[in-house]
Amino acid sequence: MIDDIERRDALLAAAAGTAAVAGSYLVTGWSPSFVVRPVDRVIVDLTPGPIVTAAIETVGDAGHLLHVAMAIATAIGLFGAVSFVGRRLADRVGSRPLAGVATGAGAWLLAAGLTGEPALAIGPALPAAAVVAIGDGPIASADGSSTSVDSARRRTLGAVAGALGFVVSSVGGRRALATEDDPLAGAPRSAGAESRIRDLGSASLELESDDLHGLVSPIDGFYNVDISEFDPEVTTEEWSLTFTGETGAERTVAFDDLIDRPVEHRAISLRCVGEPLNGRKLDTAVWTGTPIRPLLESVDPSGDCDCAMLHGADGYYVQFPVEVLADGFLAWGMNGRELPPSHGHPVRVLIPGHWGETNVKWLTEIELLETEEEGYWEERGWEGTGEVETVAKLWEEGITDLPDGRIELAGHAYAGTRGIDRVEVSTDGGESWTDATLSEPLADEDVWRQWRHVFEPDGTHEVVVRATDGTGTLQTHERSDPSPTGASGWVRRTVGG
Ligand SMILES: Nc1nc2c(c(=O)[nH]1)N[C@H]1C(S)=C(S)[C@@H](COP(=O)(O)O)O[C@H]1N2
Ligand SMILES: [Mo]
Repeated sequence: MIDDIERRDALLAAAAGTAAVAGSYLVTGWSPSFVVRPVDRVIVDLTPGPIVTAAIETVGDAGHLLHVAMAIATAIGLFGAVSFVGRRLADRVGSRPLAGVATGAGAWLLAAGLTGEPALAIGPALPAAAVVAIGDGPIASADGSSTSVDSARRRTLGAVAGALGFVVSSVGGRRALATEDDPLAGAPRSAGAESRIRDLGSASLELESDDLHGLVSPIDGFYNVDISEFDPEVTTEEWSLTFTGETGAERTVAFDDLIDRPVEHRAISLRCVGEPLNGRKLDTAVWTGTPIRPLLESVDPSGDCDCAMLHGADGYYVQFPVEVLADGFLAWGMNGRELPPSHGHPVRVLIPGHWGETNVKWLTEIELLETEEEGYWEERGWEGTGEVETVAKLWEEGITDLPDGRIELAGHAYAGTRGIDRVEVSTDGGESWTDATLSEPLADEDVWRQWRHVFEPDGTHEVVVRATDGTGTLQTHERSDPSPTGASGWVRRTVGG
């Protein structure tokens, strides 16, 4: 009997917790005000560095799913616990209606405390209160008579069913809303960037495969790496960049001041230090922005280490030399559009030739330091602030059977500011090598090139690809894992047969 009641208590708490989280989602969507976000933040911050690193290397993006699932479950547990306390309180006082009211008030407090958004905290508070009001009965102290057990059971099931229905309609309703208010749908395209994209289109190799990106990656195909599952929401009005720390003169730049500066459209590639050798975290966009050097010089950096810590609105930070930063670019546009939320809206920095992690998104502060300090990933064992390794990729969609029986191999090669001079392909496991055709070199200083090689297959081939950078240095043959300084070695894969 007691077991049965305890099970019902747990069920009702889970239903109230789930309804609360769904209610929050209904009013906030997948945004920083969603109650799951602060919980996710804590989970990510509490996870030890080696585990984060291992997750990136082994489960990759599944790692994100994992901590988000944990965060959702934890949030449900927290609101469930609030509902349980609310019902306990009602028991003590001997007033059943108090259970719903106390749950609502507790859920409101919890949500407001987690997110700092009292108005939006109504989202989780109301459904949690409603579920408890519908499903409530005395906690684990029923008189045990069969009628009251039956009606309690019915109430609990009613509350659970109501909560589930609410979850389904919240998620569905939110989805419908989301497609309507794509913040970038109406944004004007930049004519200068459009013309650069066309230039890159005509510099691209003609390929049989439609799936392989050309020289420009489409925005929705551009990889993403974030420390948090939630993109900060920063409007152009709110945004500013402040130079702090060891400067001759602190300075804050507003968005309107920034875009008044000399505008350039640069093709720049990004590659994540955490990706496997033949991984997919290498992409290129045409970025619209302005060089950072004049701004940096105007604040007269004076710290002894000549190094800077860059901060993003998501709590991310990374440190590297001022002279590297001086060659950087502050971007507010991507492929002719306003910079999308997932790529750092409204402003990110792009650092030529260095690993992706130096390219801080949602950039808000550049702190000139007196002594070196570790950045977010360096605290977790990575050494990813240096120059990228040379790599030639051969992705699945780069392998195409041509109608005449030959096989087309195609991909991208990247060596940061060193540029790519040559890509060689072997179809016999590295015994013999042939030069691949390369796309025209671009004037941009930090961009990949495409390569293409067609051959007559004869059974199964062990294909190996290697690039030579602009200094004449061959991509290193020695294999290494991504951690800590980036994957190395030559991409090989079995083709044909
Ligand atoms: N603020 C902030 N900037 C960031 C990151 C982040 O998590 N937060 N990730 C970094 C990493 S590891 C990489 S590889 C690139 C990825 O940029 P993208 O998501 O636009 O492809 O952003 C870098 N800048
Ligand atoms: Mo990265």
